[in-house]
Order: sequence, then C-alpha cells, then structure tokens
Amino acid sequence: MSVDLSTSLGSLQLAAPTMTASGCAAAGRELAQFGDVASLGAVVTKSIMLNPRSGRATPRMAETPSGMLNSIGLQGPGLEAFLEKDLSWLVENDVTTIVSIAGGSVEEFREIAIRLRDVPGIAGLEVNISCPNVESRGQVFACDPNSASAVIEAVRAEWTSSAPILAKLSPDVTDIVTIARSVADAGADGVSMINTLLGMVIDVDNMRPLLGGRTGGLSGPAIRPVAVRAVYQVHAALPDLPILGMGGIRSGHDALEFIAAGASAVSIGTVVFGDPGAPWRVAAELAKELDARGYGSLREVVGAAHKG
Ligand code: RRO
Repeated sequence: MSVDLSTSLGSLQLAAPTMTASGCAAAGRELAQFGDVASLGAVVTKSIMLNPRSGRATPRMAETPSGMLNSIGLQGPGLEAFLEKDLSWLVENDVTTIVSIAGGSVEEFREIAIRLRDVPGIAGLEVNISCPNVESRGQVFACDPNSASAVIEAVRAEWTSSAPILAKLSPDVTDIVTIARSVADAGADGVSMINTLLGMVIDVDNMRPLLGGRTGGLSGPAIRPVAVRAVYQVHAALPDLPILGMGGIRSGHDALEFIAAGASAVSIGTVVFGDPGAPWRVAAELAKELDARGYGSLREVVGAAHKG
C-alpha cells in the first residue's frame, strides 16, 4: 500500500495530514513518549496570550455522553515563557509548529502578531477567535462577522511572515459561512473549524452548574456531525479556502469524512486524552481507508463529497 498522504494548507506544505488539536497536547512535548512528534503534520499549540493566566475556577472538566466539557479559561504561561520553554523545544526537535494565539481584544492579538513575526520556527498561526470560556460573549469574536474580521485584519496587517494565518471558527453561530467569508476577506489564508460548542452540566445533588465557570466547551464524538456539516458548508461556499478540520475525530474513517467534506488536513483533539498515540494512528488508518477505496492520494479526495 502506498497512499500519498501529503497535503497543504495554503502555502504550508505538510508531509502528513494529522495534527494535534489546540489545547489537547499542550505544546507537543508531552506526546514525545508516544511517537515521533516531528512526523506529525504539525503540532498546534495551546492558545497563548500575551500574559500568564491562571484560568477559570475548578472543576474544569465534565464527562458527557460521547464527549466532554472543558472550562479551562485560557490558562497559560504567557508569550515570553512559551517562546523560551515550549517553542524552543519544538524548534530543536524539528516539529512543524502552528502557534495558536488568543487575545481579549483586537489590540492584544495585534501585539502578539508583532511579537511573533520575527520568531523563527513558526509554520503557521491559528488565530483563536472562538474560545467559549472567556469573560463575556463579546470576546468570542468569531460569533460576529465584524469582530472576527477586525481581529484577522489586525493580525494580517502585522504578520510579515509567509506562514499562513488560519482563523479558528466557532460553531455557535447562525451561519458559519458568513463568518468564514468575513475572515477570508480580512486576509485569513484558511480556517480551522470547529472550536467547542458552548454547553453546561448541572449537578442535581447541589443544584448548581457542575463546572466552576458554569459553562464549558463541548468536544468529542458528540460534536462530529456538527463539525462535518460546518466544513461541508464552508467548502461549498468557498472552495478555494483551505480548511483544517476538527471535532470528535477518533479514527481514520472519521478523518476521511472531514477530508471528503472539504478539509485538507485534520486536528486530533479529545481522543488524545485517552489515547495519546491517536494522531499517528489516525494517519495510518486514513491511509488504509483511502487505499481500501482505491485512492492513491489524499489530495484527490479533498471535497469529494461535493462532486456529482
Ligand atoms: O482554554 C479554554 O478553556 C478553551 C479554549 Br482557549 C478554546 O479555544 N476552546 C475550548 O474549548 N477551551
């Protein structure tokens, strides 16, 4: 079997189609005991903000049917510590790295882009405008086309590197195509979709929301059909816009659904908590799924569900 799994996201050429999903494998280092991190399509790092941040009150996780809720709240070490401790390891180990960035304001996103643009070893930026666990819904920039484009315009204006800018979109909108169009018009080279859906679990023994932050982001197989639908809609409307697909992918079969819907590569998230080798396993399974259907390459299947 020799299936060509190489792919691309805009100008970024990828030897392999599976990446870690932001927030599910820190900055990649913790996966090194389970496989060769440099052989992944990329590591997408946990979203980084300008300053260190402690995140939300505990509990921060809840199990749900076929999924989980998280309410982390952008916990992280801040940009300087990330560059010193995390990015340096990724660069030393030849890992293709997509840095996920987050901000509480357009200006914070701009500042981060300025600080990162001359840093070597960044293969792409994933601009996280869709974290559900923020102080106000007004900070979920991806829920409004004008707010979404304001962030992407600011990042685009400062980003002098040729590494692509991917805007990470939220499924919690009436029409995701409108948002995708606005970020593409603002200069995004592609989109990552989807972030988690806003959810809640109630602890009925003490009659309170279970999570410290009350609401959380729903991920895992429960959201996969929502994600596949979002990818399909955006690819149908904007067939030339590269898509990094994610949302409940557990197997090569799941990944193939995203590719057929229009994604050029996929991120593997929640499954990694129980199966840290999943990003490599899913790539191997995807090759088998393609081969079993007589395809010689992944590229020929991108968007195949739209044809005919
Ligand atoms: O940190 C989080 O709570 C978080 C983020 Br930044 C995100 O983008 N999506 C999510 O489900 N959780």
